[in-house]
Amino acid sequence: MDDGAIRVSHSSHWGAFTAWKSGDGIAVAPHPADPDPSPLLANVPQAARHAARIAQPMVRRGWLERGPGPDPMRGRDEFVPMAWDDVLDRLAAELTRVYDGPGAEAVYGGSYGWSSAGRFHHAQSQVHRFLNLMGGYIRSVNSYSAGAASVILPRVLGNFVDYARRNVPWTHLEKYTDLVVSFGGMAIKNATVGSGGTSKHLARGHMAAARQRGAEFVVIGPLRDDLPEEAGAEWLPIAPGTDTALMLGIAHTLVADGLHDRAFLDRFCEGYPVFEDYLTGRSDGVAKDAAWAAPICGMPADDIAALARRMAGRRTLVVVSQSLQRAEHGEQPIWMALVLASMLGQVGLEGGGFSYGLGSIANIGKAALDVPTPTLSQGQNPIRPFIPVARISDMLLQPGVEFDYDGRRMTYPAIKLVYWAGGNPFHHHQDLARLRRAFAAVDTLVVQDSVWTATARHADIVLPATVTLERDDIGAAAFDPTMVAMKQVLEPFGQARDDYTIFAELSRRLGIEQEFTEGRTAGEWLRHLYEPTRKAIAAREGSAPDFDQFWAAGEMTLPTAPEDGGPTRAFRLDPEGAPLPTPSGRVEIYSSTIAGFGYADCPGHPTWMAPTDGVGSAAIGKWPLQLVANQPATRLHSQLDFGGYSQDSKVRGREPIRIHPDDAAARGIAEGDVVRLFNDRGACLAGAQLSRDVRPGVVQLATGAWYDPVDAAEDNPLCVHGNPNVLTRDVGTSSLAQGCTGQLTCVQVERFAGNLPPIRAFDPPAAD
Ligand code: PGD
Repeated sequence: MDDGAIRVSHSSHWGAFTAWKSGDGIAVAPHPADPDPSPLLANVPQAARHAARIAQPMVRRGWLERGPGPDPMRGRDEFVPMAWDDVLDRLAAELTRVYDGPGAEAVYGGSYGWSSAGRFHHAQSQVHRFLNLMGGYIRSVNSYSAGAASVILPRVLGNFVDYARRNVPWTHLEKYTDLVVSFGGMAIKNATVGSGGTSKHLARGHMAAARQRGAEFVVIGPLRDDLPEEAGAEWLPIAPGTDTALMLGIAHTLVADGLHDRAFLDRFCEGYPVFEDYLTGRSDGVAKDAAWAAPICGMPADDIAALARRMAGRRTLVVVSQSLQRAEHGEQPIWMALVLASMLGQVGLEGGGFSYGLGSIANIGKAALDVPTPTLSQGQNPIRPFIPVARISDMLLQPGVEFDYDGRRMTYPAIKLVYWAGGNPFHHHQDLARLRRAFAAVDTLVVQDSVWTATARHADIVLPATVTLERDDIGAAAFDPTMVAMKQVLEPFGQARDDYTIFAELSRRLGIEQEFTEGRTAGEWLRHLYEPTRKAIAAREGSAPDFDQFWAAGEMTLPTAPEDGGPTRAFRLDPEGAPLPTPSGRVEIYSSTIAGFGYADCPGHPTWMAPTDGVGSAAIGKWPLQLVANQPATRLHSQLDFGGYSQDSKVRGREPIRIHPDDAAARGIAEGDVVRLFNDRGACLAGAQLSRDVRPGVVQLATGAWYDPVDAAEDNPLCVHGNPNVLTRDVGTSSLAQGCTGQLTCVQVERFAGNLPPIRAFDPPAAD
C-alpha cells in the first residue's frame, strides 16, 4: 500500500473516500468507517481524464456565424474552439444584450441538477449568485426527485423534510417496527446516494438488524429487488402506477372489519367522514373494496384483504418511495399512504405510521445536524415569476400561455437566454425530442459542465468546468455527521476552470466583480464559509477546531439533534400544543383548500384516477408493456456513465433492460439480444436481460445512459444507447404540483435485427 503517493480526503454524493495519484490517473478507497461503501466509487478512477471531458471553451458554429436566435441546428452543428478571454467577452456581451433588452425575465437560470458534493464549488449556488447580481432570473421551484410530494405534503401534513422524512429514523425502525409495508421499495441503489455526501451507508445494516429482531418487510412494486435481501421481504408484485387503488382496497378492508382507529381519526385528523363516503361508495356508488382494487392492481383480492388485516393491531410503518410520486397523479399515493397510516392510528408513534422516502436517499432516516453546514449565499432574486422545475419545455415552447400550479394561475415567460451549470436536462427531462424543440426556440443556451453531456452538445456556448478532484472544497450534508475536507488531487484537465473562477471573470467584465467575489479567492471563501459552523460548535461546546485544524484532520464530526421523531411525534404527544402546520392543525384527510382549487386531476381527498398512460388506458392497448424508468444502480443519474462500474453493466454497449422471460419469449428475445423500445414519442436500443424479478408485463430501463442519437440531423432520432427519456411523457403530475412523471410510460419492445450502430455518446463532438 505504501507507494509514496499522498492520500487525501475527498467526498462525493455517493460517499466519502480517500484519493491518490496512481499512474496517469487516480486511485480511491472508501472511508474506513463506512460499513457498506457504495460500488459507484468504482466509476471515479476513470472520470478525471476520460475523453468525454471538455478540454476547452467551445462555441457552436451557427451561433458564431449567425448570432443569437432560435435555431433548429442546436445539437446538430459543429463547434469552434475559442480562447477563454474571447469566449467570456462574447458571453458578457450577450448577457448585456439580454439584460438591457428584454430583461431579467427573459433569462432562465433554474439550472436544475445535482452537480457535485462540495458546498462552495456548488454549480447551482454559483450560477444563481451570479445571475442574481445581474438583476435576477426566472427560477424553478421543487425538484425532479420530489415534485409532487413537496407540494401535497405541506398542504396535508407539514413540510416534507421535518414531518415526513425525519419523523421515522432508522434507529426507530430497527428498534420498534413490527411490519414495514414499503410501497415502491427502499432500494439500496438509491440509499447509496445522498446530496452533499454521505460518510456511512446505514440502510442495509438497519434493515438487517430489524429483520433479526423479528420485524417483517413487505415490498409492493413491480421489481422484487427494490428491497435488499437482508430485509427478507415478501414481494407483492403490483401493476405500476396502481398503488393508490391498492391502498384504497386495504383501507376498505380495515373499515369493513372495524379495524380502523376511530379515536385517532377523530382526534388527530380532519375530514375522515368525507373520505369514508368515497371509500365505501356512499358518495359515488363504487365501493373501493379489495375486489374492486384487485383487477386494477393485478393482485388477488384475498392478498389485499390479508395484507390489511396483517397491518392492523401492530406497529406498522407505511413507507412510500420517492419513485411512486414521479408519475401521473403522483400526489395521490403519497396522500393515501398518509391516510392509511392514520386509519391504522400509527402516525407519530415511534417506528410506526408514515414515512416519505426512507430508503430513497442515503441521508433520510439519519439524525439532523445541530449546527449549520457551509453554504454559499445566492443573494436575492428580485424576479417573482417562476416555473415548477419539470415544466421547462412547456415554458420554452409556449411563452404567454397560462398554467395552473398549487392554487395559482400563472403565465409562462418568454425566455431568450438559458444558463445551465451542474445539471443535465437531456438526462433528467422527459420526451427528449420535445426538449430539443424547446432548446431550439431560445436565442442563446450556455452550458458549464466538465463533460460532453447531450446538454452541452445542444449549447451555443460550452464552458469547461473542473471536477471536484481538481479543486479544494468542503463536503457536507444536512443529515450526515461527517464534514469532509475535499482536497485537490489533480491539476485541472485541459483548460477547465472552476465555476467560481468562470463567474468571477464574467463578473469583472460586467462590472459586478466585487459583489460576486467579495474580494476573496476560492481558498479564502472556504475559510469564510467554515466560520458559521465553527462558531455554532464553539457556542455549544466551548471550543471548536479552527479551519487549519479541520483541514489537516481531513474531516470533522458535527453535533446532531436528538432522534425523537421530530414535530410529527410532538403532535402525537400534544395535538393542541404542537399542532400540524395545516389549516386544521391536524392531518388533512380531506383538504378544503385543495378541493377549493377545483382541479379535476387532484380532488379534495385521495382518489383513484385511472392514468392516461398506464393500466386501463388506450395507450397500453397500443404499447402493451409498462416501462419503469427508475434510478440506475451503477451510477448517479447520468454522472460518470463512462466509468468502469457503469460500463461493466452494459449489454453490447447498451443500457440493460430487464424483461420477464415470458414477455421475452413472446417476442423472440433472448438474453443478451439488443432490443428496440418504442412508442409514439421516440425509440431507443437497449440490451436484454431476462429476469423473474420483474413483474410480467413490465420492463425496466434505468435512467442515465447518455443520449446518443444515431443521426442528430433527424428531428426524432433513435437513441442507440438506451436513454428512456426519449419515451417518457412530458406532462405534470397534476395541476396541483406539476411534478415530473418520468418514472412510468407504455412501450412496445422488439428484437433489433439491424446493423448495430456504434456508441458515440462519449466521443467529443465534431470541432473545427
Ligand atoms: P446528473 O446526471 O446528476 O442529473 O438530474 P440531474 O440533472 O441532476 O447531472 C448533473 C450534471 O452536473 C452532470 O452532467 C455533471 O457532469 C455536472 N457537474 C458535476 N459537477 C459539476 C461542477 O462542479 N460544475 C459543473 N458546471 N457541472 C458539474 C437528476 C434528476 O433526473 C433527478 S434528481 C431525478 S429524481 C429524476 N429521476 C428520473 C426518473 O426516475 N425517471 C426518469 N425517466 N427521469 C428522471 N429524471 C430526473
